[in-house]
Amino acid sequence: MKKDATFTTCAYCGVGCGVRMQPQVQGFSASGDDAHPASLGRLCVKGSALGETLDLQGRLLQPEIHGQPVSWEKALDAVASGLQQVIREHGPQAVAFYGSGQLLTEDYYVANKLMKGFIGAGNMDTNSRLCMASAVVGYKRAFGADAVPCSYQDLERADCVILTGSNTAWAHPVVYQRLAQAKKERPAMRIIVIDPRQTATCDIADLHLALRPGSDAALFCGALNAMADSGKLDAAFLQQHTRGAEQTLQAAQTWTPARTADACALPPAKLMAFYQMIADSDRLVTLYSMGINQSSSGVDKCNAIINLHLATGKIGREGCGPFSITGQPNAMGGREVGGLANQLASHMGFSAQEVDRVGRFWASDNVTKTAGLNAVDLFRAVETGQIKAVWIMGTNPLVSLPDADRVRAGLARCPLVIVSDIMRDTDTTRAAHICLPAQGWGEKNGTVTNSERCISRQRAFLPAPGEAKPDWWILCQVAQRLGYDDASFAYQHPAEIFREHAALSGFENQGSRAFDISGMAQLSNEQWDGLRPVQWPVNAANPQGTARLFTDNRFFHPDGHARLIPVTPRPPVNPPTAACPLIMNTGRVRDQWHTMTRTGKSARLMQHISEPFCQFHPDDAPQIQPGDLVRVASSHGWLLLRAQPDRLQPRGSVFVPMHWNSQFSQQARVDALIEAHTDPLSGQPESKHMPVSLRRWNAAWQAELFMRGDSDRHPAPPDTAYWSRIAQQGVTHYTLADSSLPQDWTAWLSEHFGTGQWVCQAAHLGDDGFHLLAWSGGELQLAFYAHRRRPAPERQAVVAAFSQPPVTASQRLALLAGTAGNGKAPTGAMICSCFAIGEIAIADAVRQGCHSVQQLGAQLKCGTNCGSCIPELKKIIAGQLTSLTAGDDQ
Ligand SMILES: Nc1nc2c(c(=O)[nH]1)N[C@H]1C(S)=C(S)[C@@H](COP(=O)(O)OP(=O)(O)OC[C@H]3O[C@@H](n4cnc5c(=O)[nH]c(N)nc54)[C@H](O)[C@@H]3O)O[C@H]1N2
Ligand SMILES: Nc1nc2c(c(=O)[nH]1)N[C@H]1C(S)=C(S)[C@@H](COP(=O)(O)OP(=O)(O)OC[C@H]3O[C@@H](n4cnc5c(=O)[nH]c(N)nc54)[C@H](O)[C@@H]3O)O[C@H]1N2
Ligand code: SF4
Ligand SMILES: [Mo]
Repeated sequence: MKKDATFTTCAYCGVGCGVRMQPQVQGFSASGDDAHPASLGRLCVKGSALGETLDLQGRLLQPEIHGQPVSWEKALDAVASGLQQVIREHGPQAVAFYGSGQLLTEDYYVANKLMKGFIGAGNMDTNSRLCMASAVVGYKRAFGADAVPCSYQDLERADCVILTGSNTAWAHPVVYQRLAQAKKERPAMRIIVIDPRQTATCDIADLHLALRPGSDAALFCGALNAMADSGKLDAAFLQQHTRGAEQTLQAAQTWTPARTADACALPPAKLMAFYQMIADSDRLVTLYSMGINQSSSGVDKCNAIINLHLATGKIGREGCGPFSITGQPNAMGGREVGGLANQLASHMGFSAQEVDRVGRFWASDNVTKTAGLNAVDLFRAVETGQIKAVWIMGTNPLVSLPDADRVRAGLARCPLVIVSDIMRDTDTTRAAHICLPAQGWGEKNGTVTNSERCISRQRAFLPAPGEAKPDWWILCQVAQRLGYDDASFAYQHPAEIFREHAALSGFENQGSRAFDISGMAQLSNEQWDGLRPVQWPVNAANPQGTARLFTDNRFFHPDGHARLIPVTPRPPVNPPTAACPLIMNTGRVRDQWHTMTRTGKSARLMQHISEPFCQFHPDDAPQIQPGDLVRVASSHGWLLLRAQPDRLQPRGSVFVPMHWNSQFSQQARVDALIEAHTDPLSGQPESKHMPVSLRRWNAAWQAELFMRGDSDRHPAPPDTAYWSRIAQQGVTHYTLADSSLPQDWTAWLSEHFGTGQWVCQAAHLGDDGFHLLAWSGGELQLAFYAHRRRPAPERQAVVAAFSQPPVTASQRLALLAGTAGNGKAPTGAMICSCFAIGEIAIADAVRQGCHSVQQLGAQLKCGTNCGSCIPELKKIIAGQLTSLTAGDDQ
């Protein structure tokens, strides 16, 4: 094993932080890379926990066909012959690839080249369809190219930053930290958060606009109109560098303050304050994310934002620009290679000239002449049988696509489903005929591009486990077996792929395409290996890269002018109904990543929020108490979740996280509830707006069960109406509930968890309570606590008893009762994951006089490492202080 630290890029979000992985006596520790321009030494809690997700538990380590391990030879032959047969019998349009912004650029390039260049169909799409597709179309309409103009530095240098549809504090924590720091140094800077919810991001906001869900286009049309009215337009810029201003301003004219306030359900004074802040700022950045993109009118919302920047000349200058922040570590890389079905390659589309150019470059006369199907349509085509073979790589669509149960049913009918993943048991691998083990983060080598166009290296520091292979290798092996000219897929090293990708970006470009990294087409393998982070374009004109685009006010439409696009705001497709009166909003939590296949492994990350939940305003469901189970239902399905009434949640709306999958919960895949309404221009689904109903679900019993070992060695979870689980320190913790009480608990536990083999100690309590401890050789194997209402054993103490069994009889009895068997105090929810500081200790410290984040940090260390928990610390301080003063009043 290497002794030196490896410098690499974080596996998670599109901030793209530099990470230093240092070998320890056991495993690795992650710290920030001071020299990385995106993060300057910072990491958030997920990045800091990277060392904890490297174990091989649950990994897919060998190819499998129908669940049986096979050799690579056999698996690759099966993939190739399966694809070949479909192509022969039904043509190339009957096969599809579905990729991911978590593939490396080199993997992505090869997948796209194989499908669009050699198989000759357009059906290669990606999960970025669910994420960035609207932003891409918005940029292309405005600039003639999918080009993000800004750098993170622009956020720091702006006079005013608008964050809309972005919970930056949780989803892009290091960008948030940079912004928070800039605001601290320059308090005059204004920060505006636009989000129906009051999120952790609002912590640094001067103004929070809790607008009506889905009404951002009206808000930005209103802003454009207000700037026109107050003489804040940049007439010279509009005249010299843009087209479409007149029609656009005319279209916005009807968005008077009164009409806008009404459409957005905002107090007029707040709206006027918003306009004033924009008018007062010379430098403006608008950062936008899923609250904008994931909409049936997402493209228009993006253009409404860009229109404001073009009209006021707030672009192409330091501290300015419309900034769509990317989500995944390589979402941007996917856009570069052409991973979306409506792109061909390297920022080229499907004009005859482009198809011809790419064909000559790839030496293939089979390049597809037409775009393929976007994600939602692609899986519909699987359902109808039009697509007969699909290869899914690096994404978990049976959790993340809208109408996920329908997608699952469709996939079950598909004759050939191939899945490349790093994990063995996911919702999607369960649907696969052939599973291919990919190398994961830390094992594979390649490049990723972050939100500010910065290309940096992901470097391997671990040996490849089992038989796992890089995704690019798997694709090349299949390509060769499909008989496509060996030379086209004969790469021996990812740097060869990178050089080809870089060369294609410069091929017959001459400044016509924004994406140009031809300056790196000659890198040697060693130079590629040592590549320092660099922002594209990197070419003869900009050999050191480019921090900011459009500084010369030239855009990529043939006439060099940008376009303002007239926007007519549209409401979301599905309004609330009598049966489903609330709007479900979905998104992320601080410590989980997507469908949890990786972050679900870290006990530390699972303790922040350990159960699938739903948040709603208490006045919308006064009968539901915190901790109840609730049934959330839409016209498409229902979920059982833990209730979290929260006054910060807007009336009329329910927030449900997107993360829980079928490995961690019984009934919490939120996309099963969502109808697949898509934006007509981008194909991106409306993931943030689905009418639902909410009602309390009455459990006959609820239980907490702790079992030694990882869940993949346990029997399958029981078929109770509700269960969720987390892993902590070698113990799996299940939370269970059902609507009918078992006749005999001991028999039930024996049947479902095999307790019959152990020595059991049980206690029957009143109110249908039942506790049981199962022992073997003096070691605790299982602890179970069931009650009619939710039991509250002291979790940390119970978990600790698995490694430090109680010694005395009274300690054992205490453990059976579910109290601290070994003197460890309960912690409450884990607020500071870095130093494992729970809510109880923090609240205690506030009550004892720590009334600021700094004081808490000095006393408990919480919030002093990555800082991701600071908004929550502030919330606890505020909550405690309110109850202290309330107490004083009494
Ligand atoms: N912790 C964590 N971080 C992540 C990820 C993760 O899984 N976990 N995933 C990464 C990925 S791929 C992505 S794409 C990004 C996403 O990053 P974000 O887009 O910041 O995350 P979301 O929570 O999906 O949604 C952002 C906000 O949009 C708000 N919203 C909903 N409807 C509207 C609306 O109509 N208007 C406005 N203005 N806002 C609205 C929601 O309330 C939510 O707070 O995060 C990345 N970072
Ligand atoms: N309701 C709702 N739905 C959403 C969203 C939302 O906000 N609300 N957000 C959407 C967005 S923005 C996104 S980006 C998607 C994300 O959704 P997904 O892409 O489905 O989520 P992940 O869990 O990241 O899936 C990645 C898969 O790739 C595997 N993997 C990890 N590394 C590798 C590798 O190197 N190679 C291979 N072959 N596999 C690997 C992981 O184990 C995992 O199974 O979800 C979308 N769905
Ligand atoms: S902000 Fe956090 S998750 Fe995102 S890249 Fe940086 S360390 Fe990784
Ligand atoms: Mo995303």
